[in-house]
This record gives sequence, structure tokens and C-alpha cells, in this order.
Amino acid sequence: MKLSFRWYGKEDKVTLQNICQIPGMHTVVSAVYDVPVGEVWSKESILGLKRQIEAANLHFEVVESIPVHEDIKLGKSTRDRYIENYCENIRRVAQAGVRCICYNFMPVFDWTRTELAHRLPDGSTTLAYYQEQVDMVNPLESDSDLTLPGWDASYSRDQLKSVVAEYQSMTEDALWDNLQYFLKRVIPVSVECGVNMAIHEDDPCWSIFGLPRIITDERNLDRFLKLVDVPNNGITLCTGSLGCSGRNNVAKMAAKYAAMGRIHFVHMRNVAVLDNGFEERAHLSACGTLDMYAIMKALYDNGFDGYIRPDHGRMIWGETGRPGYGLYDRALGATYLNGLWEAISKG
Ligand code: DNO
Repeated sequence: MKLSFRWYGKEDKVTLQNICQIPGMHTVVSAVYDVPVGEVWSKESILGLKRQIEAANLHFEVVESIPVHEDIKLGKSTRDRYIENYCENIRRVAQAGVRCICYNFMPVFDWTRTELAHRLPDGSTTLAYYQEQVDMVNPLESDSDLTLPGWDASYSRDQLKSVVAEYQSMTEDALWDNLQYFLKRVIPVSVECGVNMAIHEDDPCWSIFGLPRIITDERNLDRFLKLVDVPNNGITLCTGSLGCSGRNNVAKMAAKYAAMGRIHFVHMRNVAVLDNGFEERAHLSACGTLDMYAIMKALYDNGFDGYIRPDHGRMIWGETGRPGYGLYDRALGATYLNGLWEAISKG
């Protein structure tokens, strides 16, 4: 496995100097953040990232994310232009040495939480999702005062309402068709460039606000991999996104898809699954519902050699910053993953 760490660029409070001091760190996971979704990234920005990362003795081999424009997910006539831009971005990052691209196909909302700083008994704070809080929100009511943390701030309330409304008549099958249309054009380019595409599961892995969500469980991942059945069309195995639902056996999925050579990137995160949702927890198995050892062992035993990163951390030791993406708890997570991997490989 190649250990990696997500970095939000120069604005990130976590520095490359911090990251390169984490034992075993190999790759920085980043993206160009100053270009609107759907547009082409400038070569200067991509090379700028590469230069800074390499100056810290780290590699820039994973992009998370190149976001997919909503028109592509909606199957609008304008999608071809955005798909062409997407292909151009693949070519450009590949030329800079990137080997893996993480993206998602969730309508409108990326990851959804109802609290960004839920206090745990030890005084740390974490991200949490409580279903009753989601049920109180209706994004179609533009006069409603309720919003959820982490909503895309680039939409005004009215824009959000109208884009959500556009999905109201869309079935899951239609979303599958639009995903296939996208993959049939994008995957050949990634093959040509030697880049692995790694779709991220929907987070959480169920429908919210009546929007279709399809990258949710084993049956759907099987269906996804068959849409374009080549190794470059793979997944980001996100343990927290899949593991927040009791119906997903994450270790079993890790074994199966690693053996198929279709896991290119792993997000390791532990969650405590509750009757009414979930809370993110420290990485250690004992702190949550997931068996992190079993998942790492499944990856190891099935020949996984892709990128892996500690996913969201809690805020600990008084740190403040981007929820889920502070330094300390993710660094502890990285060290824990190193320890598991060493023990498994020597065991
Ligand atoms: C959340 C992340 C996601 C992920 C995207 C990939 O912290 O795991 O936002 O980057 O879904 O496109």
C-alpha cells in the first residue's frame, strides 16, 4: 500500500511540512480548487501543486476530486462539453504524474452530515449524521431556514432548490444511464493516459431528500464495475461511507474488489453505527463499529497495492480547522494504519 494524506493546497492550515513528517508518508492527495466545476484546470496550477509537493519530498499521484458537473449527472444536452473538459483534465493531471483520480456521482450533495462538531465523551469533536435532523430539512422549500453544514456554498438557496427540483423526476435507472454515458467516454481516455479512475461511494450510502443515489452497496458496485469492464474503471473503497449501513460487509467487499484489482484508492475511517444514523470515531477498531484490522487484512491478503489514506479525523488537542481534515487525529490514523499493515505483513 502507498500511504497518502489529503491536502487542500496553500490555504490548508495543515502544511506539507506537517505531512512529510508523518512516518511512511508517500503521496499527497490534492486538487485544483480555484476553478469552477466543469472547467479545465490550468497546467500552471497542476504543475504548481506538483512542484510544492515534490519540494516536501512527497509524490503527487492522486487527485481528489475532479468533480463531475451536474449537467453530466442530469444527462443534459450540455454534458458533452463538460465531458470533454473532464477528459482534458485527465490528460493534464496524468501528464503531471498523477496515477489515480477519485470522483463521485452523487446528485447535488457530496457527503452529508448534520453536525460538524459533535462532542464525544473524551472532549474531542467529530462529524455526525442523525436521521431525524435530515428529515426536518426540505431543500425544495426555499423559504425554509434550515440548512445542513457542509452544503455547497456556491449555490444560492434558489439555485439549490432548482437543481434539486431537476432531479425529482429522475429514476435510479436514468442516473445509471448517465453514469454509463460518462464512463464510456472518460474511461478510454484514462486507459490511454495510464490513470486509474476511482469512484467514491455515496456518503451516506442511501438516498437523501428523495435524490437518487446508486453507488451504495455490493450489488450496485458489481453493476458499476460492469458498465465499463476494464481495470482502470475502479473504486475508492471508503470504509465509512459503506460501513455506516449495517447491510454492507466492508471487509468482504474489500477482499472481493481487491482480488479483482478494482480498488485503486482506500479511505480508512471508523464509524459508530447508531439506530438513528452514525458518528465518526477515531480510527482504532475499538472506537467504532468497523473492524479495521479485518479490512486491512482483506486488502493485504488480496494483493492490494494502491493508495490508502486515513479519512476524516476528530478534532483533538484543541485543534481547529476544516471539519474532518485536521492534522492530529488523521496523523494518529496514519500511524495506526502503518502499524496494522506492518503487523499483517509480518504476521
Ligand atoms: C469527504 C470526502 C468526499 C470525497 C468525494 C470524492 O470528506 O471523502 O468529499 O472527496 O466524494 O469525490
